[in-house]
Amino acid sequence: MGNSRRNFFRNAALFGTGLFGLSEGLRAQARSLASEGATKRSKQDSTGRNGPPVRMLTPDAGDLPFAMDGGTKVFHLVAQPVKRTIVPWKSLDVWGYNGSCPGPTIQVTQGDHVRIVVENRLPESTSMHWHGLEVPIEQDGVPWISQKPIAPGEKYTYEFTVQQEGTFFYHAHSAMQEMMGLIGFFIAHPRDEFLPRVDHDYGIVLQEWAVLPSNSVPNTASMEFNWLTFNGVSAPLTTPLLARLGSRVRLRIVNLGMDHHPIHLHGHQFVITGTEGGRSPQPAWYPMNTVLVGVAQARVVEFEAKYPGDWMIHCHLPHHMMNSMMDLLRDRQISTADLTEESAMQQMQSLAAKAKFQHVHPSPVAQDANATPGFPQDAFMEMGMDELVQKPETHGLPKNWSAGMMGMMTMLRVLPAEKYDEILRMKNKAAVQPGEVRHES
Ligand SMILES: [Cu+2]
Repeated sequence: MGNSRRNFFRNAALFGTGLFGLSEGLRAQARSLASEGATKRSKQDSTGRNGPPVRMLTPDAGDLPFAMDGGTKVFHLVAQPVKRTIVPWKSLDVWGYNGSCPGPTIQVTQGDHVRIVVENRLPESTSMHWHGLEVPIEQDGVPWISQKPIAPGEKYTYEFTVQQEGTFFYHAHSAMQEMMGLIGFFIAHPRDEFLPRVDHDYGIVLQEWAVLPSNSVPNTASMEFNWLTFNGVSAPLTTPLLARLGSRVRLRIVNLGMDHHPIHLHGHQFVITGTEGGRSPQPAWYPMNTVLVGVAQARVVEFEAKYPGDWMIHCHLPHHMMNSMMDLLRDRQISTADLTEESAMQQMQSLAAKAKFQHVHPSPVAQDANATPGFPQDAFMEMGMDELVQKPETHGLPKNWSAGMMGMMTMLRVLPAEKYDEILRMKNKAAVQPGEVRHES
């Protein structure tokens, strides 16, 4: 593939996908970064050397902007309560950073000197740990060991040089606060791009929540979880990842919960090119399509998007492939034996009415379904809400696509050039998209 075509991919990703979901201030900053990056790339590419890498996109979360103070990149993180809509009919009271849960992504380049001011607007003390980063002990963020806790209303300044490249994350160093959502990506790009170069780079934070019916506050002491999210949203609210047919894709996944998640990609094979410790040597790569992302780990996979289509990316734990139907299951557990299609439909419709969408029920059941012990299983669980969750990234999906999307799940859309470009144009056109996830704080 020629350099100019590769540049086009990178620029399209920077100018298009990267700007989606950000406030105007962030958009402006991202634009200036993108043009700066594009200039550097074209200079270096013309000499035949590697250019700087494409930036990672964090769908449904976005990036943390920074300001320069001399040679130092200065970031400002605010720990605070956040209201997060995880599916159209369910919002959670979680904790996050800068109005987002997970927090916005920090992206730097190996060798950068960074200053990160952490402001605590939580009702209790906190601190920040830089997970996987080799920093001086006084920057390690463990309360009472390497620093005094950051009291409510106070600020604490962390400052260090990023010596490594890789996929890291920041999180409060307090177990229950982690489970309330206090985590975000910390990406350290290498100065020169790794080979083979990638055209798309995406990041997903895995989180899980235990929330009782009619409640909005996660039970952080629970050992069982009923809501599973990619970047703070459950399918079908997850924004599909776009890849141009024939491009190379990097996907980075981090996990900070109580379970290990086997993340499966349909229709393609990938290789693990990195872990939470950085890049793996190429001889260690081998083909697979399911990667187990353990607690506190990062896994980086890469693949060629060679087959057109809308391919699932999801955790393969069966209970993580569905949204909580606790309200329904409660009734079902009481009345499984005599549950009729009519009463099940009624339950689904009452849930659907709360979110103001028309419940569709596209998968037929047998007329005598109730005569089979064990019925129903997945019948009645499908909730089509295409229009409610539509955004440019869902353009052109088959009718009722959303009925097949639940839980810890998103989609990799491998699109021929003209379709990919069409969606990019749609994304660039609208400042705020219908159905776009907005973080309220
Ligand atoms: Cu899982």
